[in-house]
Amino acid sequence: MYNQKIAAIFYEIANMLVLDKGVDRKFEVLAYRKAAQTIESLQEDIFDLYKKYGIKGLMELPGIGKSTAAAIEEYIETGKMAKYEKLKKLYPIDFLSLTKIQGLGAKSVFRLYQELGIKNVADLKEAVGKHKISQLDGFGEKSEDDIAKGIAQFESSKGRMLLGTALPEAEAIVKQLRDSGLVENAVIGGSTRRMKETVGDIDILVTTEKSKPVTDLFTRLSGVERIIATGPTKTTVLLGIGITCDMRVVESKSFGAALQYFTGNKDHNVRLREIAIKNGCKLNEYGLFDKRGKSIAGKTEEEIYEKLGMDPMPPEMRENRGEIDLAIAHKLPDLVELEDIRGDFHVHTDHSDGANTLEEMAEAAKKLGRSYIGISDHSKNERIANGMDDKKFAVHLDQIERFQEKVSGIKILKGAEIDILKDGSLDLGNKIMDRMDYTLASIHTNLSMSREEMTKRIITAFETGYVSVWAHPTDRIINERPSINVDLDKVFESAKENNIVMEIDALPDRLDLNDENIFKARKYGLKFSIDTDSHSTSNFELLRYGVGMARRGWLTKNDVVNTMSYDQVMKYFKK
Ligand code: DGT
Ligand code: CA
Ligand code: CA
Ligand code: ZN
Repeated sequence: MYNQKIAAIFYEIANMLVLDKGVDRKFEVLAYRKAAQTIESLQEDIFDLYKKYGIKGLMELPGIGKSTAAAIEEYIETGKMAKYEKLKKLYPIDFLSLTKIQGLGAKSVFRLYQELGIKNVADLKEAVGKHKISQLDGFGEKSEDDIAKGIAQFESSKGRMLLGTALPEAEAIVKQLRDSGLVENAVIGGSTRRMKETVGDIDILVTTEKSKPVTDLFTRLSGVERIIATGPTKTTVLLGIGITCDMRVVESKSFGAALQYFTGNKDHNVRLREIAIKNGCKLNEYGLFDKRGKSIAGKTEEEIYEKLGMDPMPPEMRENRGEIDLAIAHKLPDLVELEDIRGDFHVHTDHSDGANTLEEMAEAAKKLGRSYIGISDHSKNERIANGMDDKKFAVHLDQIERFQEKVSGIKILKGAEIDILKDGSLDLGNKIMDRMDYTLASIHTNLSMSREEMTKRIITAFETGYVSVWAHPTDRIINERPSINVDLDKVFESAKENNIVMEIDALPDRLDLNDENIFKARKYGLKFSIDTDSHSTSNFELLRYGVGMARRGWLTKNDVVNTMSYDQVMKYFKK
């Protein structure tokens, strides 16, 4: 799959264009960023789209115009992009890695290159070691410290990939295997199937009579960079996105046993095997066998679980966190599903930092079957995100009201994503908030307060009585930024008292709250909303990652407010 590769190149082009002095590139920079955003969150293979619908099909994607579509075509057809190659000669810098380091944007990366010759993370590390950065104008010791921390975070995250990158890639592989007509089954296993937020490697399972041709096909797929090991039952390749993928060929009669085994996780499997042994049986990736070695189950996962005396459970629960005991007691929760979600409370438009208009966002959500969306643009403290003050919000809300009257097939709620300021006060006045149907509150600045101060700050915000939903609560960015330091027990207690909904932000690099914190919040009897935090029309499709996280936290439909109808939701937020 080319999606991530092309998105990365576009981001880099945008970064390099920013540096292109003398010419006003603002428009072009924006075009490449928007296109990158779309492709990055696109759930289908862009190669397929192009092969099927050509350059016209590409241009129908949100945020993709004539020149970006042509660049995609050029890349698919030739494996290169002339514009990129040309810029790369001017700026031989690894922007992709360097800009991932917290606190470094394209401009500061360029300065480090100009003044210290830093081209990549290794150079940067060396410069930090020699304290060269703190000597630069405008950097200082604090930024050198921050950069050192950023490098450590960057390095520790290496190797595990976001589910949002791995899952579409795995799906594309499975689709190509199935479309070949050579396999009976091709399915995803491992952590990808369990919807874990990051994935170490992708695991694919196939059943086929034609192991050799399938293996040949697999090693030649478009997303494969090189073969690491290959044999009749297991082949490992390195994918262009930067992780490996195992494909295992298994027999039909063991398919269920193999799928169960290779879905894991390991602790869950170990526990199952112990139960099998206690019952005088043996469980492995080939099947469940009785004392004499006769197979009693193996074809399907369900029969394995049932023969072990328990209900089969969804992959997202298989983490050995108590699910096996529940399954034995026939008390598994009925987990929330993607189809249960009827609305979305976290949606940005071009009134703040979204890429699309209110009309476009509503249209896109309607197309995906959502029956309502809440518009939650940024408040003024978010200057880089074009946040609005009370006055601008008044105009903005007027506009939503006019739109509410004329739009059909979808309901629009008036909201905002309001910054929780340093002292815990909210970034908008009560009068303007009174006009809204609901509010999201979140933290975007002053992230490194002490645990005590941060806890107090958030509880103070909750006690204003103006917060409906706590958005992306812990503020982590996976592989880039740790969670804020906060006493979640105290905050959840306050949220319960103040009737505040916990968000599960579905953006693949946020997924916040995560499974563990959902577990904790559930114990306080809190409700949740699974939102996409959409900044462009293509982001609505990312909802499934939020649902995956909710299921990993064992949430049922009843726990999630945006499974309610529009009328119920309006009533819910009123109180
Ligand atoms: P990852 O790749 O680190 O994100 O996580 P997984 O869960 O995909 O782990 P992986 O790819 O190493 O192995 C796939 C599954 O195979 C794993 O979830 C459970 C099973 N498995 C692997 N090693 C063992 C083992 O030593 N014992 C048992 N019982 N199962 C194992
Ligand atoms: Ca794996
Ligand atoms: Ca594996
Ligand atoms: Zn936010």
